[in-house]
Amino acid sequence: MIEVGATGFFLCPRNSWIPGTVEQWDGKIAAIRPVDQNLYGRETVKVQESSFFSAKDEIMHEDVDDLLNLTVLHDSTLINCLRRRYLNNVIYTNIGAIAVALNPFKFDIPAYTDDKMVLYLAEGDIIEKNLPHSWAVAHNTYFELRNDNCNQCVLVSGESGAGKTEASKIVMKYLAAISCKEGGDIQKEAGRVVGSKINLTSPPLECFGNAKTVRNDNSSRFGKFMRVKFDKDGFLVGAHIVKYLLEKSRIVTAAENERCYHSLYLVCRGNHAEKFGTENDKEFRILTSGNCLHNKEFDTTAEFDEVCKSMVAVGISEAECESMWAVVASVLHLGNVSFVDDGEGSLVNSKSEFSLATAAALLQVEGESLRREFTKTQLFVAGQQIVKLLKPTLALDAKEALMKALYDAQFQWLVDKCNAILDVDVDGNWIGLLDIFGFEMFETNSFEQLCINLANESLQNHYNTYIFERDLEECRSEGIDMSMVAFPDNAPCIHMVSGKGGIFALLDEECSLGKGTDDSFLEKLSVAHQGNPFFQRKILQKSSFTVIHYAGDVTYEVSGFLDKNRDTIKDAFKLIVSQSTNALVSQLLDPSSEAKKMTVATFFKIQLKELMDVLNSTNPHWIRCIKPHPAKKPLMWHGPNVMSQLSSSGVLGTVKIRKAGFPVRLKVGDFLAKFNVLGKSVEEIFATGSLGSAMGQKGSVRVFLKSEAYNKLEHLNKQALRKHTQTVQSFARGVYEMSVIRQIQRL
Ligand code: AD9
Ligand code: MG
Repeated sequence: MIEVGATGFFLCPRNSWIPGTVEQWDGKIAAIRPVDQNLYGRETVKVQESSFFSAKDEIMHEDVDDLLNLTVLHDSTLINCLRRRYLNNVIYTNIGAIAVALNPFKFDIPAYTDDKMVLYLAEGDIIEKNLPHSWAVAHNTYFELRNDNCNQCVLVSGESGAGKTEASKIVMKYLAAISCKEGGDIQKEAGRVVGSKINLTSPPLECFGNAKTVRNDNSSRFGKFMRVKFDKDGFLVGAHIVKYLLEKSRIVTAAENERCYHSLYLVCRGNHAEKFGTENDKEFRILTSGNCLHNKEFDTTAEFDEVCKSMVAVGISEAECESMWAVVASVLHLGNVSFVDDGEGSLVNSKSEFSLATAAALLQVEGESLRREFTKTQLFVAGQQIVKLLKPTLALDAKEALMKALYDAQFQWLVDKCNAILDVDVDGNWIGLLDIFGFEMFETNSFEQLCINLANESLQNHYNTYIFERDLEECRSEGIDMSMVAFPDNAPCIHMVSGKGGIFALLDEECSLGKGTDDSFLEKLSVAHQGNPFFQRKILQKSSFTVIHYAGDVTYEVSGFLDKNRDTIKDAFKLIVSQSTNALVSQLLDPSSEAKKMTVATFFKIQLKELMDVLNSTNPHWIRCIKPHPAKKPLMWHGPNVMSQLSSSGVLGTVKIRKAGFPVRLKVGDFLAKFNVLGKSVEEIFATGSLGSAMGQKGSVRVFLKSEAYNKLEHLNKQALRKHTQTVQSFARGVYEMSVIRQIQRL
């Protein structure tokens, strides 16, 4: 019941739930004044009763490290707790075992600087108390690997720009540090060297695989799964990286206000720029395509030097390094080559001639061969070989296919190179670190976004299954009383994209037909999925369709889908490149690989399936990254945006179910073994800890506990063990003293 003077949270569309005081109430509508008038203005806002959540002062200001411990659990208390913490520079908050990380967009928060990690490492206790941090996730993951002797994974998720890549790096640094905290000097030093090499793979991978988008100035345009490997004693010994789907369109062009890969700009800043003819970045069409030439530190000479240094440190020779930059430069020059229909297959002007010659020289291949393959095609008519001139648009397609193939292959070469230096066969366990491209919803979305969003759907499904379904099922199967909590099931959406008869299957089918076009694909799609609740195509959508994803509705433009999925490059180019006199270039495109060629969709689907199988075989840990504001600036907060990320990522659902249920589960035997000093049966132990059925229950196989109950038992257990040890020690001391006395007596 609302009354004038009542305090609480009210829901306003611009700010989501914010604190306010009721000023007027007419039985239907309340006029509410925001408490924080600096942030939300002085005006009263009129809301209905359902948009007001009454809360006393102490509830409104409650601050907890774990959202499960909020006294009152409601969307409003949750988001306000996160907001207050964020504005106070506390970016991490737990939800049971899950860490929520709000992107601070600044690296100078004193509590989180790298030097604090050392303190954190030294104080295992802090982590036992579960102070929220990515370090704590890393810490717990490492100790579960050691104690349970099984593979683990850390799944970092969140939308583009939410902080996944940064969080993964933080986890990696911690793992490297903790794993060589103890042990002999030699082992420590070996672990330190491996850790530093792993960390040094980030600058080159980001330089070649990241780019500025409107969502993130350093957006990962590829997915990365790294197995961090440990030996039987828990020492860090190596790593292995799998990369997923580098976004190829970004090699040849960028959308408005976006950029191509960082490397393409850096090659204009480096010491080879003069030799490569890349000193003037404004001259290159692909660099100016997004009208966004500059991007903070990602195109400075210092950055170039840093990347080169890291490349050398991960085992790339100076010569290979130079070849890599030459390939990047050749892509820039190829980007400036354009074609006209002059009937003779010549290039447009002398500038294009120069660009083509420079690109060929950089790749150390025959310029004439490149020109021939760009502009002509060979046909066999009635057994006769005929050379036909290509139309300029087709010549352009052939050229762009070559640029993409070269750059993509070089990126894979880089990943292989990192693996060559990092990977080891070892008898031990590993921690998988997953940092993929986040969910994307641009103004115009294409095939790449569909793949990216499918990957995110799959991860979300893994999370749902793990957190919700298993939770409910486990509880039910052991007769634990749990009221059913609904959770969103996105499996049908995944099936619609990648299952039998789904979008990918129809796309592959259309690609295999000689006459297939983007439009015919769209028509078939519309017929096949009409009525599917995850699919939409409105009358006005001439060339697009919409998928209802877990994180929002995304409209995909079909133009280019078929080409992107086929992703073919003329065999002749492979041959030309393989004959390059440059050792690195000559390895990039394998002329014998055509037989194995799959469509991009099929290859990605297979990779994704393998990844999900691997993840399902490990013990998962989650870091959910949240982007507090689209402006990419510190201390800014956009309530509705945060709310929608919390909701679509399942964080809200997690809170509800975990709060309602028992987050800690132990097999009865393990429970008894762990707490045997406290009693002989589960009932006795519960009695020692004064736990009622609301704090813990015994199922048929397991013991179910609230986190607080578990912490309490752990505490009691430690105390009891300490006492026990003291008794044993004094007993031992007693025995020793007696024997000394006897010896003296004998003397
Ligand atoms: V994408 O899906 O690859 O487009 P990510 O990986 O989720 O995205 P990223 O880690 O690249 O986002 O973070 C974006 C930017 O936010 C970074 O470049 C930093 O400027 C900023 N950021 C992210 N996390 C942190 C952090 N823990 N501390 C400080 C951060 N700044
Ligand atoms: Mg990233």
